[in-house]
Amino acid sequence: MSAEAMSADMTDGFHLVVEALKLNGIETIYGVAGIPITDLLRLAQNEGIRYIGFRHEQQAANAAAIAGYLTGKPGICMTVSAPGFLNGVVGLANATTNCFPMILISGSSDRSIVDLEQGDYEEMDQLSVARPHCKAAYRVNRPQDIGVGIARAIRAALSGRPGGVYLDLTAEVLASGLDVETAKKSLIKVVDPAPPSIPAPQSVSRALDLLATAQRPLMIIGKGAAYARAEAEIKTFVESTGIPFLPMSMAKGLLPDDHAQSAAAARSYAIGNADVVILAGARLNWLLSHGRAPLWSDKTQFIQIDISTTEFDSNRAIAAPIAGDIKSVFAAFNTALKPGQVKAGDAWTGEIGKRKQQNIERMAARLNADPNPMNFSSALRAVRNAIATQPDVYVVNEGANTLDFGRNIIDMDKPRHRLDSGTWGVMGIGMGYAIAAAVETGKPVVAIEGDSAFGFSGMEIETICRYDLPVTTIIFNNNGVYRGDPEGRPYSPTGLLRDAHYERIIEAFGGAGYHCTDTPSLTKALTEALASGKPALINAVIDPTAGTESGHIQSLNPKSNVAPKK
Ligand code: ADP
Ligand code: TZD
Repeated sequence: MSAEAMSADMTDGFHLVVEALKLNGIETIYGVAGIPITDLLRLAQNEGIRYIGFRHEQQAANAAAIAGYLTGKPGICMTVSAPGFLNGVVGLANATTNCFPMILISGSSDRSIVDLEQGDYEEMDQLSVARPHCKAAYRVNRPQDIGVGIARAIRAALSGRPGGVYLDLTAEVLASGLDVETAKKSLIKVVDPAPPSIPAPQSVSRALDLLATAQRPLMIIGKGAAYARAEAEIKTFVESTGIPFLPMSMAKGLLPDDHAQSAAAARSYAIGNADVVILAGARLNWLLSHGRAPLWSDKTQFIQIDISTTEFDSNRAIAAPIAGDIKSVFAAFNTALKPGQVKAGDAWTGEIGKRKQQNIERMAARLNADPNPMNFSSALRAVRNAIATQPDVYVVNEGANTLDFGRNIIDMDKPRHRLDSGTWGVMGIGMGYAIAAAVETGKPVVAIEGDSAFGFSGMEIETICRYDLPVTTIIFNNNGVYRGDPEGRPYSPTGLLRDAHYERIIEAFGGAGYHCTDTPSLTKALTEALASGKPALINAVIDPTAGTESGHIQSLNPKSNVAPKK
């Protein structure tokens, strides 16, 4: 039924979706328009929801995912059916893997045709495809169920361990009419979708009793703690106990990187020698070598704090599991802690301090060198120097070497300001994350991108320019995946076009492009771009021989041992 044909006491699915989202405080939708959602997006915009239109659904979904992480409300991505939906599923799955709350809402084609595989326009059983890749998946088949569908999606995305949720809206439901009275009654405002999860007192005392026996305690802070906004409680705990801490990549800045108790510059020593480790919102996955030798000692005992109880013992025995939300757990720790009960020993903190100093001095030589052409360290130093004056900047980072070096060289001062490839080590999050960070926070964003990594989302530079967002993209251009090929053709599987002028991409859309071949010009360009508050792209030319294949995770890259054919 068309809108004109409806009487005044009727509404339809389009209106109900927008009303349900607004009722639940949703302010932004990320998406790509098309059948059957074009009118839905138009209506949402008319009703005051901010709509950010992308060039590819994967980026819209990534944007929604990181918006969820940054705001603690589910990020919303809307797509068309079949291919548009599938493009969004990568972002949906990435959100679920990283424990970010988001909802992918896709329009779907006529079920009576889809279910009999009779060949509809953009035909696909989207619900079945989405289910393995998300925390929950629902389909709404009647307009009066839109309210409940959206309420369930919000609750599933936010409660317990956050994640991605799929909501399937058929074209028929969107266009279906419903009388206004029934429609109004069908909407649900979700009350307390992520209630505090208070730890059991016996788990708290078990953990503190174990910690009290520790000679060499260490705390690993993960992005679950950053998502939980537990910085105040964690600061109190860390500073009152003197325990050294290590932030995982996206937890950098939860406590400032220059905090005296940060053991980041002595990471291997601290991990290898700790007797009791507190895992706070970090999984013992590949990023922590599964808790196994040679990085870890067999003797280390673990306290793990997580909202998801199935996480405990997933890789190693956990002596003191604490189920709860991190904010509540550290509040409970701080209350239960008796003066002097837990104290990191001077010998331990002294040894960590000594090793930190040695490593920092060793790194300084590399960091302060100024080779021509630039390498990863020198270019990142130039970037760091420009960012240092702007603590509000959000940093997005992807690539292999660009990511590994970037994580170590770019210090963070504030929580949730570093957004990167995360749990999957995925390429392609760059522009989606950068756009959402700028949209949700209004703050400047610097995306530090490998040249290969950038290519996965590069067309969104147009999106950045269209919305005039304060995003500066820096491409670490070494002519290849990991690094460049030697001169000549054919290009190898890791080669990319030599000497590409990426800065001209943004010029096509009216943004500022910079081509930098040395560190002073790179610092200058970034300083200027940040001061302008406008879209900019810096092509930072790096030595094509700089970097290593697979970056720091060469051990995960299988190599053929068969001798090459003569
Ligand atoms: P990192 O990559 O930083 O090591 P992970 O993504 O591996 O972090 O781990 C994050 C963990 O935090 C997940 O196991 C998730 O269940 C947990 N988590 C997420 N939110 C909360 C919360 N509010 N309270 C407690 N744990 C949480
Ligand atoms: N595809 C996806 C979606 N994710 C991936 N991680 C990869 C492919 C494989 N891959 C990496 O793991 S890193 C990388 C790829 C393609 C790019 C590395 O090159 P770069 O970075 O230019 O982005 P560096 O800094 O030059 O190493």
